[in-house]
Formats: sequence, C-alpha cells, structure tokens
Amino acid sequence: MLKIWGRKNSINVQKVLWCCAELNIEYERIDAGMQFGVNNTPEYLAMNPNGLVPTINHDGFVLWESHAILRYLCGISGLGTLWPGTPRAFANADRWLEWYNTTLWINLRPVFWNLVRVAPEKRDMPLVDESVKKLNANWQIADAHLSGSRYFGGENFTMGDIPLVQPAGGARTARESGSLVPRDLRAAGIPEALHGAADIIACLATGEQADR
Ligand SMILES: N[C@@H](CCC(=O)N[C@@H](CS)C(=O)NCC(=O)O)C(=O)O
Repeated sequence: MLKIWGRKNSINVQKVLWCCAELNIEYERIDAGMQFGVNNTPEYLAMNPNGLVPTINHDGFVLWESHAILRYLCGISGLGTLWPGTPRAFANADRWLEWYNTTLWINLRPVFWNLVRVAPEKRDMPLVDESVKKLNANWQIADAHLSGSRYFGGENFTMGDIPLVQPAGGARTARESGSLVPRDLRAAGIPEALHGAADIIACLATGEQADR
C-alpha cells in the first residue's frame, strides 16, 4: 500500500492526492507538516532530509519532491494516459511540470507568502507588485497555450495539468480580492480538467486553503 505523508491542505500534497485519485491508486495518508509536526522528527528526516511534505513510501521505495512523485505514480499506473505514450507527447506534458517549478512558482511564491503568510504591516508590497507583473506575463503564456489546446499537455488530461490548475484557481481567488490580476485562464474554470478528484475539489471548494 502506498503511504503518503503530508497535510491535505498543502498544495504539493494535493498534487499527489489528485494524481492518486486520477489513477485509482489506493493510499494511506499520514498528516504531517505545520501544526501536525512529524516532518521534523528524526524518523521523517531520515526519509526526507528536507523536512518538507509530501513524502511517499511505496512498498519500501521512498520518494520526495511532488513532481518526481507525480512522474513515479504516472509511470507505474498511468502509462499511456496521464503519462502520454510517446516521447513527444510525454515531453509536452512534462514541460508544464518543469515550467511550474522553474518559472511560475518563482513568481507565485512571493505573492502567496506575503499575502497569505505575512502580517499586513510586514508585507513586502514592492516585491508583490513586481512578482504580480511577472506572474501575469507567465499566465499569458499559459493562456495563449490553452487557447489552442484543450489541456496543458494536449487534447487529453495529463500529469502536466495537475500542478497548474490549482494555482490558476488560487490566482482567480486573489484577483477577486483585488490583489492579483491574472489572465482569464481556461484552466481556472475548467471543471473537466479536474476529472474525478472529488476530494481535492471538495478540499479546494470548502476553503481548506492550500498552504505552502
Ligand atoms: N519542492 C517540494 C516543496 C515541498 C514543500 O515546500 N512543502 C511544504 C508544504 S506545500 C512544506 O513541507 N512546508 C512545511 C510544513 O508544512 O511544515 C515539492 O514539490 O515537494
């Protein structure tokens, strides 16, 4: 049985839970991180020296880094579906996992951190403003891509959609609160992209907010 360590309101844990839901992978989830602790214990640090969530143990195989976990799970249960079956189709999906980590998150993090984690009087608003500009340019790239493609990785739902749909929704929420003006991403509102991940949708919809 797959074991997943991580609180379910973590955006990185949610990627993994959603992937499991898509692939019908059964798992046991152990709360860890923030108020739950666990991630600072010697036992946990022996599995994941970063002390971050998520971490998985699949029949003795331990892995951390949410996108590596996505690739692993899709590799064992999603070949030909979430992990597309040709090198080019795979690369088209995989590109968005890379883009999230190397491009989008770099700009999203300061916005999230300051607006959600830091008290108003301590916020670095010049950094937020600068990051929002960069983020909007990022979202325009995603937007333009989605104008010619049903999903990020092509005409079918792939692993490449999983990290991007959620922050697109988060960006939309931030826009409604007046602090961020992202593009009108198809991904932000496409329930079809959410597939069968009912528990993740519920988690997002009921305001169990994604935290880092
Ligand atoms: N690059 C890592 C980042 C993991 C990460 O930053 N996890 C956050 C939660 S989303 C964390 O563990 N924060 C500390 C905590 O929850 O106590 C990944 O994608 O798995």
